[in-house]
Amino acid sequence: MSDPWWKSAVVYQIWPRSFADSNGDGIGDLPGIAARLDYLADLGVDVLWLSPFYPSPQDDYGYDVADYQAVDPLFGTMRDFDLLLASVHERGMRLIVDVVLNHTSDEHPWFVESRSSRDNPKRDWYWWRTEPNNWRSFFSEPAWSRDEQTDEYYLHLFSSKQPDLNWENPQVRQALYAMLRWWLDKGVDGFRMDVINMISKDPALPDGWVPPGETLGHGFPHFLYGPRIHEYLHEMHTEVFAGRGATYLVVGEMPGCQVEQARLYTDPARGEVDMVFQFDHVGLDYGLAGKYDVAPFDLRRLKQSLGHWQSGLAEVGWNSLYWNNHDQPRIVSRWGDDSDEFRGASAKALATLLHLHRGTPYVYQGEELGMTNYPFTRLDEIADIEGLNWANAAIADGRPVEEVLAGLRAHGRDNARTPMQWDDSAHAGFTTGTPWLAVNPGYPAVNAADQSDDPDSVLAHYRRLITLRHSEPAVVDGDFTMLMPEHEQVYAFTRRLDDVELLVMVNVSSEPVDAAVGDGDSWRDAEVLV
Ligand code: TEU
Ligand code: CA
Repeated sequence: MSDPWWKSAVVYQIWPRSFADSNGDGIGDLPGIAARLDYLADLGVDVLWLSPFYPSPQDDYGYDVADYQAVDPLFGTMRDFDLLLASVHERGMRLIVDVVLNHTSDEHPWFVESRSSRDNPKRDWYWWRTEPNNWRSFFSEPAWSRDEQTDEYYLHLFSSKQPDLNWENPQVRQALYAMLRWWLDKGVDGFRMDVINMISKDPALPDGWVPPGETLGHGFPHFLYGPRIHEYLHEMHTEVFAGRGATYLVVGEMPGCQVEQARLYTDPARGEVDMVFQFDHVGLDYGLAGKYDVAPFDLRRLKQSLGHWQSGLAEVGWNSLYWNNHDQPRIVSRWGDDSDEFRGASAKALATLLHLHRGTPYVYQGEELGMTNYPFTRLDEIADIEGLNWANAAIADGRPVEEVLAGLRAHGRDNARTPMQWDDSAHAGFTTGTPWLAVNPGYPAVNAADQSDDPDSVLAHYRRLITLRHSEPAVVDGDFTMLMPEHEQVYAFTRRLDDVELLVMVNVSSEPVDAAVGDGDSWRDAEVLV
């Protein structure tokens, strides 16, 4: 059987709010994306993934969905979506949409009904209890909020405006499957599924472990790999995708997913999802106190982590490969060197390292230019609910504001969300109005116009890596062997398919390094690909 198309594909993620603004209101939109498709086709990516553009109060910038089957006027109309989809297909690319199936907005009609009375038919579509358990939400607050109207608590693993759906109820599942079929009927090529490993909760909702000195418990064991997760994913696969005679790309976002679990989720024989986003490597520089407690980066631990996932999915299943998305700081600032001297080389080094692993690479808007973190100096520059809630809680706990800002500068989600840098005109060419979030001041030196015709640019390097994946089967299917696991500056590995062997050697430091594989001679006559 031949490989599914997505094994040799590269996916490009668009966070619509910050990609391109067509009407000068300072907010990116669907026509803005449509106007930039030639840039993306030229980059060579196969698939576009659109983060949520659905009607939403924007409490979590669209991951709080109030209507799954419409377009928020902020981003355009359904006609704009249809035109965009057609233009993507015309250029030979595919388009997948982001679906948030774990929770809705509290303004979704389902929740409006559910909260209206204890005996409403949709009451049981969400999790209601007279007594909350001790779980903490991902956004630094209790995971339960009391609702005045009926004097009960509802569960929200994220913000209080993102109530969790109750997947135990078959009506909920059927409503979501019908919605997914509707998008497939429209012609989309698959889905990115938000926190999909959280849809099954232990229905007893037991308290979680409370770390010393804290008041709230961590409920992770009770919802990250719940008792019915495989059953739900397989049911969804059967109800939504089976019998359509086409292959779709389904990538499940799964915080806390272990490789043994991912092997089950992505085993094609089981019919669940095609690949998962795992979080092991992006947690390597989190300290004991969590993501904003920044720990030093150690290349050896990155090798252990990515290497473990390469071998864990070598025989069965499939990897996704990513450095960046709308939740992560910019990689060249995080683990590279974003100084003027080394930014370009560093961005290329990190790209090479990632893209030549086995798996499907994802590029997040601006990563292909080497976009950097934003130099936040004031709390009022922070827009993201996760960062703001954490900052407010930390300050209330007595943490100095300077320390809080340092955490946000290093790991805050807003780093990824500043506007795309198209050229060196005002606001980096993102908008003719006032951008909703400030443009990174580095844009005159880092922008698409500047790089598009420069063969030495980061952009040109991404094009080369994408082309290589399309032309060299060993990049797609070759087996993976890590070399020099203890080296602190060089990341090296081989990929082998039949009689082709590729050696990848990347100096991830800002110093010259003398390093050799074997006796140093075996690769002397090899062809240099990149
Ligand atoms: O993110 C999942 C999630 O767990 C986030 O809290 C993420 O782990 C964190 O930002 C990284 O530190 C998804 C979406 O990608 C995110 O934008 C949403 O806020 C979240 O789900 C809720 O829908
Ligand atoms: Ca706009």
